[in-house]
Amino acid sequence: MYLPIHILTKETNCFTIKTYNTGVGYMEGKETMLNEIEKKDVRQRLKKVAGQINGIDKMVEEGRYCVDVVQQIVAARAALNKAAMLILESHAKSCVVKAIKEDHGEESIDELMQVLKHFTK
Ligand SMILES: [Cu+2]
Repeated sequence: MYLPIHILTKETNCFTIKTYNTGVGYMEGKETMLNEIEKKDVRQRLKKVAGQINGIDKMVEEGRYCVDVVQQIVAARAALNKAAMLILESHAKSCVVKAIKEDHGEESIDELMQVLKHFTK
């Protein structure tokens, strides 16, 4: 069993998602297959979430009403989930399809299912 981890790294002014395998596997050092449009969309969403989180921090600092703070956390979480879903969709349509063509589809689907299980927890 392996535990893939995804890390955002900054390379040549754009973020790349690298998948590192913590055990034995085939995907070590694999890079994102997000196209430029998808990358731009995801990055815009992540920046928006970062702004939302800064806003929430400010709300806490200012002693804003608990329920209002939590509502903003819910909104930021939903926005973050949306970004993850876009990446997952792109991954399924590109990396997984490629893996199937290259005859290691089963590992790729297992990896996708594993991350989906964590994502939906
Ligand atoms: Cu992928």
